[in-house]
Amino acid sequence: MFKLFVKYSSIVFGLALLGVQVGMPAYAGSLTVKVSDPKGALLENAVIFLTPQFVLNSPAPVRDDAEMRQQNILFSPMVLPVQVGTNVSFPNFDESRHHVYSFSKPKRFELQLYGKDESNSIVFETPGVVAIGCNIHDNMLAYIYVTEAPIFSKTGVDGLAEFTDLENGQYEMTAWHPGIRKDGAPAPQIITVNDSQSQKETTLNLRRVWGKQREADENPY
Ligand SMILES: [Cu+2]
Repeated sequence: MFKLFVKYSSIVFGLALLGVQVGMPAYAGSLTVKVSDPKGALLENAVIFLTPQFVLNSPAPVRDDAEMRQQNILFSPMVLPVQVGTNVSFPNFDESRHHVYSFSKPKRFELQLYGKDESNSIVFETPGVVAIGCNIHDNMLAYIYVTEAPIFSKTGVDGLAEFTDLENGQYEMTAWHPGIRKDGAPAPQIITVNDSQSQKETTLNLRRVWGKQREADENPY
């Protein structure tokens, strides 16, 4: 490790002697993506993924602190995007016990009944959508989207996904929403980030039953 450091330092020193600027790369770009349905309604819980078309100077490390909590007989958040390899914990904050499971192909699992203030965790290694349910409470439904994209952001109630400190360059932008129709995703677009604030808009087609599902999610009793 020390040897490596010495080697790196001498390269940096050498470049400095040559008058090459070795400093922090430019991270000035920010991007806001507005997501709506074809009628213009803003969509919450949509995920925007950015795949850089270049090698990142500072790739974000895979997180080990992602959380899918069980609270008020609901999963929270309802949509959790994570990078491949992320360890997600499933803490229970309810008096009621939960039995968390998924039958989805990227990760089939079952966390047997566990109670208040207990937790379990699972590592998600295969990209794709993992729908999460609870054996005890049928209304409990959530989605973990496991992605290879190193950068992603989820829309809030305002339909906006925000990105800050993006390295300058070109990215492929894709989008997903748990209610998306099979043919409902927009084609991937290549976007350019430079030292400025960019804004993009994208439209997703949702399944018609999605609205009913949402109501069920929000009125669990
Ligand atoms: Cu439950």
